[in-house]
Formats: sequence, structure tokens, C-alpha cells
Amino acid sequence: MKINCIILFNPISSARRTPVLPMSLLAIEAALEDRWPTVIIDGNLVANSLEALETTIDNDGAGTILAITVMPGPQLEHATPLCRDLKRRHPDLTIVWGGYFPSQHWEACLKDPAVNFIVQGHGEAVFTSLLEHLETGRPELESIAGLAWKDQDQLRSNNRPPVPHPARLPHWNLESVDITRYLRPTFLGSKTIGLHSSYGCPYFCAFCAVVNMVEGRWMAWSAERTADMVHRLHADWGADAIEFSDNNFFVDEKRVVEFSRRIQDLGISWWGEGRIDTMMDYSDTTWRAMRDSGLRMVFLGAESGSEETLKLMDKGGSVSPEMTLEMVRRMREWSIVPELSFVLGNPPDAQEDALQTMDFIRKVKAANPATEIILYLYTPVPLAGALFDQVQASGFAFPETLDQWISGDWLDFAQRRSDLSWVGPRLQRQIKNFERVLNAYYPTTTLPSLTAGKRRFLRTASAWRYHLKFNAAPFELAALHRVLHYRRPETSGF
Ligand code: B12
Repeated sequence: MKINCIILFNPISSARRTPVLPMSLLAIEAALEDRWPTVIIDGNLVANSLEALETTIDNDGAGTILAITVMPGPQLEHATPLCRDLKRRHPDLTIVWGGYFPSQHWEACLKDPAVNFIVQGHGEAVFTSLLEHLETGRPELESIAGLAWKDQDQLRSNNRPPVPHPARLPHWNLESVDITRYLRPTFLGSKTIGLHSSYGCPYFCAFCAVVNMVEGRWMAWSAERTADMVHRLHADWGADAIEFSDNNFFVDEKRVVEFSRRIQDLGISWWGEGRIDTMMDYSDTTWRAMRDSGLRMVFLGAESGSEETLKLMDKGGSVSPEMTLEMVRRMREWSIVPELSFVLGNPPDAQEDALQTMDFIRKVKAANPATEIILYLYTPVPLAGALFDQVQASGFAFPETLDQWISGDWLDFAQRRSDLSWVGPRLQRQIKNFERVLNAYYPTTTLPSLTAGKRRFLRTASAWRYHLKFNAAPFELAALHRVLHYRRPETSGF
């Protein structure tokens, strides 16, 4: 086939349609090095995705590749009916899915008549080889690592692809999207934008989907390339804050110090994700360089207040509840806010596990009241290990079709808020009530609209509950949060 056009599509990724730079698609587009006509369409920015795609697809769709990035949850819910509709209208349209969801659940995706190919893992080389095959018949489909495809009535998945080194990949073409649409006001700055400067993470945490993508590999842009990108976004579009959504930005201390020094004069603010044990090993010189370069908050996986659970999670390294407390105390000295995420409700005894971690969170808050707390429920990913084995033994199984995956319960599951059998509704309510009281007594600092007065009012209204550990039926606090339009970053981004 002659490829006339490649449409790289970003389905709607949140109910609020908060536009986040579609970095997956910018990375894929850059790897194609203008060999084919390509257009990026972001469903979060167009009124009607079907109409927007229709204008780009000719006749029966022959020669057009629709390549879609799919995360679990809202993106899957948007992409599935959309692809089926487009396939009905353009039977010769070639549809390719890539990203976290199809990489982990390729069979459920490929079973669907609307989907022709799945690109698993980091897709730069995989997708390019697929396009070469579609145009010239070479390479053979079975030889393309990372590809899942239909061989007559058989579904086939080739070996996992190697993880490409981001430093050796072409630079993103920022002109391919309207950057101004991705600059957002947040607590970090008036023009905040997302960036991603590395692939992977060296660790194997049992609840994390990244492990399946990279199996412990971590590779990054150099400090120079990362800083140059920040300088450009600042100079050309006035970006004054950066959210590095790398799975683990802080793996390499030398890179972080050099990066911090290279952006120090920009006067921007930034945020990133890291590990407690890695950053506890950082020198004070590094902490000073990060602070002086505008680092405001670090997302850190504290995960649990229980040593046993951390072992069960294969957290690895030397992360411990004691080290978590040391870390929040140290960050207080550097006026950098720790944003700690916890995974609650882990088998075998979800109740005991959750109560232990909720108690631990009170110690964290006492050590550093500014600490941001994010609560997730343990949500299985297809990763062999003690945790997954336990939930499978209790009868847990992933859906086998897209229709099941886009059904209510599994959409909640994908957003880590579903009613999991080993947690049960009573414990789920206890965790929600604890979160409610915690977010009243210690309201998030990431909500610019929450004035000091409103924060004081929330704190006063919840003080008795927090000190008496009385979390049941916090309806008055729920009403207050509604009136104050309170929202948490983990559900709606900053
Ligand atoms: C930015 C982001 C968001 C943004 C949306 C971005 C968007 N596209 O509009 C927001 C904040 C809205 C968001 C929301 C959610 N997210 Co999110 N998100 C991310 C994050 C931090 C960065 C993604 C990114 O751009 N990476 C940079 C690019 C370069 O890498 P990449 O995406 O992996 O792309 C490469 C490959 O995956 C592949 N690829 C990807 N797409 C495509 C498409 C094609 C056609 C091809 C060929 C290849 C390909 O090739 C790319 C280049 O190598 C990732 C974690 C991460 N660091 O990657 C989590 C992540 C994907 N999100 C996750 C989750 C769970 C969610 C939520 C469900 C959270 C929630 N509780 O609500 C929601 C769901 C939203 C939805 N489904 O619509 C999980 C997915 C876990 C899983 N089980 O699969 C991740 C992995 C975080 C984590 N560590 O757990 N997210």
C-alpha cells in the first residue's frame, strides 16, 4: 500500500479534557523523520473527534494509518467506539494502537475487528518497521519485535522490543502541535507544561505498569538536552513551570545537578517524580542546586507504612517507613514539598495494611505538615509476583474484551477507584473518609483558589475529627469541599 497520511490521535484523557502535551505522539512522530505525511490530532482539544478525523480520512481509508495512543480508563472508553465507527465508515483504514493499555492487554485489543495492529512498549522503531512493511512488505511482520498482529484467524505477539535510548532519538517537533494550548495555570506557575526526559525506571515495584514496558531499564536525555528543551519552551512560549512526568526523573544525581545549574537563571518552577532512597543519598550540594533552580515539589512513592508490605510490593532498594519520615524532614529544610503516594488495601490483610498506613500518614504529617498525600488502592497490573499471585488466587482476572474493559466497574478499576474484592466496600469507605478528613485538616497546597482563609476554615471544621481519629460519615466536610470546589491533583492533574 502507498501510505498517504498518518494520523496520530490522542483520545480524550480526562472528563475535564485538561490538555496535556501528547508526548507519546510527539516521540513517535519525531521517529518517522518526515518520511510520511503526518498529523497529530488531540481529542482533548477538538469539539468532535469523529468529525476532526473524518476530514482527514479519504474515501474508504486506503493509504491512511490511524495510530492511537491508549491509556487505561477514559482514553480507552473514547477510542474503542470511535475506532469501530471509523472502521465501519472506512473499511480500508489501518488502525494501530500503542501505549500502556495495549502494551499490557494486547489480546483484548487485537481481538476487536476495528484494531489491525498493536505496538507494545516504546514504539519508535516498532511503528517505523510496521510502516515499512505496509509499504514494501519488508520486514516480515513476524520479525518486528514489539508488534502484535492478526495472522489470518490467529492473534500473534512478537518478542518484547528493546527500549530505545531517548538521547539517541530525534528531537520532538514542537511545531506539530499548538504549544499555547498546553500551557496551564497551576500552583507551580501561570504557564505550566508537561515534559518527559527519560524512559523507564530501574525498579520492579509490583503495582507499577512501567515494569512491563521497560523491565528495569532507565535511559535519559542528557542534562544539556533536557535544559535546552526547557529553555526553548520558556523563550518561545513563555513557559514558567515544568512538570516532568518521567516515571523516575531523579535516577542520576549528576544529571540532576547539571540540569539544575543549566536552568538556574530561568527563574522557573519545576516538579518531578523520584525515589526516596535515591534522593536521600543526594548531597546537600545537590539539594541546594535543585532548590535554587526552582524545584518546588517531588512526587515520591512512599507506598506503605509497613515494612512487610514494602517487601511484598518488591519496592526494592532501601525505602522504609523510617526513611520516608527522614525524607520529609529533610525536604522541609530545603522548602521543597514532598508529594507522597501510598498504595493501600494490599492483600493478604487489606484492612490491617490500610489502617497501618493511615496511622503512618499521621506521623508523616506531624514530621512535615506541608507533605502532599496521594492515596491509591492497590490495582493489579499483569506482573508476576507475590501480590498478583495473591489476588489471582482470590479469583481476580482481567477482562478479555474491550467491551468488558469499557464497562463501568472496569473503567473505575483503571482509575484505581474500583471496589476490589479483597478490599470490600466497608474498608473502601474507611479510606475515603480518612482521605476526606485529612484533606480538610491539611488541605492541598496545589489549589491556587484555596485562600488562607478557606484553608483555616476547613482546618477548624475538621480539627475535632482529626485529633479524635473520628472519620465516620464526614458529610459536613464533603459539603465544604464541594462549596470550595476542592479537587485533588491525582484525579484532575495540577
Ligand atoms: C501524561 C500522563 C497522563 C495525562 C494524559 C496524557 C495524554 N496523553 O493526554 C493525564 C494526567 C490526563 C493522565 C491520566 C491518567 N493516567 Co496517566 N500518565 C501520564 C504519564 C505520566 C506520561 C505519559 C507520556 O506522555 N509519557 C511520555 C511518552 C514519550 O512515553 P509513552 O507515553 O510511554 O509513549 C511511548 C510508548 O508507550 C509508545 N506509545 C505510546 N502511545 C503510542 C501510540 C502509538 C500509535 C504508538 C505506535 C506507540 C505509542 O511509544 C511511545 C514512545 O516510546 C504516564 C507515565 C509515563 N511516565 O509514561 C502516566 C500513565 C500512563 N498514566 C496512568 C494512569 C493509571 C492514568 C489514569 C488512569 C490515572 C487516574 N487515576 O485517573 C488517568 C487515565 C486517563 C485516561 N485513560 O484517559 C498509568 C497507566 C498504568 C497502566 N495500568 O497502564 C501511567 C503509566 C502512570 C503509572 N506509572 O502508573 N495521564
